[in-house]
This record gives sequence, C-alpha cells and structure tokens, in this order.
Amino acid sequence: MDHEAEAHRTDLMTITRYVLNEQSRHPESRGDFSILLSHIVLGCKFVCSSVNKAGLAKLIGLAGETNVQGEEQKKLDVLSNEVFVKALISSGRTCILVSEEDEEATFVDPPLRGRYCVVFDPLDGSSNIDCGVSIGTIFGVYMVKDKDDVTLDEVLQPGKNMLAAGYCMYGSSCTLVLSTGSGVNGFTLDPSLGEFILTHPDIKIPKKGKIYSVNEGNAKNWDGPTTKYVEKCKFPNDGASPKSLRYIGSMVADVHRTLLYGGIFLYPADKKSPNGKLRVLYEVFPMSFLMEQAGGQAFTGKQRALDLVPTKIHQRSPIFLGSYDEVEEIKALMEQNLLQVMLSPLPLVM
Ligand code: AFP
Repeated sequence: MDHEAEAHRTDLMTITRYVLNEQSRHPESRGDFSILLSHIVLGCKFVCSSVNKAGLAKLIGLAGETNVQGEEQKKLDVLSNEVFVKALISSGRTCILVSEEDEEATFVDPPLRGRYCVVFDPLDGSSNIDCGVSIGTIFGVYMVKDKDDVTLDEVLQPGKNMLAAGYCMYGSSCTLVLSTGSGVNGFTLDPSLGEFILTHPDIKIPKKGKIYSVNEGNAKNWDGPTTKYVEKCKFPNDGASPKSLRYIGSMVADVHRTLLYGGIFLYPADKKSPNGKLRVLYEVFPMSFLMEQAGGQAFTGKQRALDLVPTKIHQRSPIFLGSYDEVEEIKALMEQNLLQVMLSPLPLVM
C-alpha cells in the first residue's frame, strides 16, 4: 500500500472544510449557515443515492401506486421533496420553505425556527428520470431579519437579495455547484468517501460561447428578437462559425454545461406562454445568481433577472443566461425591438 499517496488523499478540500474556512473569514458568524448547508448537502446525497437506485428499486413508479411488497411507492420527485423538507426543518435554521412540489409555502414551527428561507426545486427535470438523463436539485437562500415575525414577503424578494444559491446535478457524477456571493465553486461527490470534494474552484464562464441551448420546437411562437438571435447563431453574418445547439431539457444539466463551456441558455417568452416556463424563485433566481457570480449575465428580456421582484411564489419568467457577450447581444436586440415598437405607428408582427 502506498501510504504516502493515501495520506495525500486525505488532504482534500471537502465542502465542509470549504464552508468552515469561509465561516472563519466572518468572525461574527455563529455557524448557522454552515449547519444549514450541511443539511442541504445531506439532502443532495440522499437524493443522489435514490436517483442512482431508481431503475433497480422501481422508485420511478407513479406516486400512490403500490409495489410488490404492498408498500406505497413514491415518485422520485415526491420522495426528494420529503427528503429536503425534512432535512431543512431538522437543521433548526430555517423559517420558510418554498418548494416546487408544494403549492403553499411551509412556515416552520416556532421552536424549530432559524433565520433562513430556502426556495428549492427538489428534483428539476424529473420528466427525464425514466430515460436516465441528468437531473438536479436547485436551491436559493434568503435571510430574515426577525425569525419570530415572518411573512411570505421574506421570500418575495429580488434574487439579488439571496445570500447563496446552488444546484446539485445527478448525472454521470454527482456535482454540487455553490455560490455564497463570492464566486462559484463546484464539488464532486466521491462515492467511496461519501464527501463532496472541491473539483472546480472559482468557476468563470467564458466571455463568449459557441453553444446555444433552447427548445427550438417552440420557435414558431417566439418574438422577433429571440427569432433573430437564434437565426444569427445558425447563420452568423459576421464571418463567424455557426454555434452548436445542445438542449437536454433539464435545466441543471443545460446550465451546468453553459457555465463550464460558455454560450447561452434561453427559455424565452412565446405567444402561448408569455411568461416563459421556468419558475422565478427556484429556477431563474438561483441560476442567474450563479451566472453573475461566474462573470456571466442573466436577463429576462426586459431587465436584469436578479432585479425582478416576484409577487407569487410559483411565478414564471422568461430567461436568457450565460456568457456575458451572448446576453449582451440579446439585450441589444430586445432594446432595438422596443425602440422600433415605440417609433412605429403600426404594431409590429411578433
Ligand atoms: P420537468 O421537471 O417537468 O422535466 O421540467 C424541466 C424544466 O423545468 C427545466 O428543467 C427545463 O429546462 C425545462 O423544464 C424544459 O422545458 P421544455 O420541455 O418545454 O423544453
């Protein structure tokens, strides 16, 4: 046995070590955030293990069905929601939870309350489970002033007020990408240790990208600027090479690729869905927070995504996010269109 190599293997930057290091940079910190994060990490590990076993354990059956043992089966997204709700409440550090799976927000009982609100999608992209495509958990964290006097307004805040955001991708490896407001770091789960190890320190998205990611099946209903932008990706008129199209249909996987390789991910408004499809609190905001922290941009088609003030917990918004220069192009096209609309006596055909 190579003891030296083994000893070297223990000098790893685990997510726990990373968070404790961060905490020590804030002497006033009481360690509450570190505790909250350790519970989020536990939820991710649990869901990762369930996702890996899904095919074997037949966890992918419909919620409410019974398995051969006569036990009620839970669909993975239902199970993941229960896992996260329990993990977050038992941390003793949360006061409001907003989950994609629950119509209403959960107000934690006063004795178990802490200062944080967590908004999350426990298993995003779940329509991809049956074919083994990467899926993930997305989360964002807000802090309240007074945990004894909380209202829904605490989570109806612009994304720029989030303290932290991240996602965990359950794919060929399990990767947790996190920002606490000073850059973005990626951790990969080492299954033999059961620990997330820092594998992607200080992620920066390339300023330009060669990939665009969108559901082009909706193209006939897009507005003018979106159509123009995608046309330009395919038929650039400046001598550049056409961009490649990559679309998985699982936001975590599409955004993860965009973050690492650069490019743009868009889920625009269209005639059928004027607010797009993706949810503001637990899809648009956390991903926009990460993009900005990595040097990219996120835009709704009208404004900086993180400036949006949601009025409902399950509100949707169009989103264009990714490399700085790509989002600049979309912004310019939207602005141009707005000017034309203002100057034109006749309404433009959308
Ligand atoms: P599901 O959770 O229903 O699979 O939806 C996934 C998602 O919210 C997001 O992860 C994808 O980016 C987007 O929807 C895909 O939507 P389209 O299927 O309309 O392209």
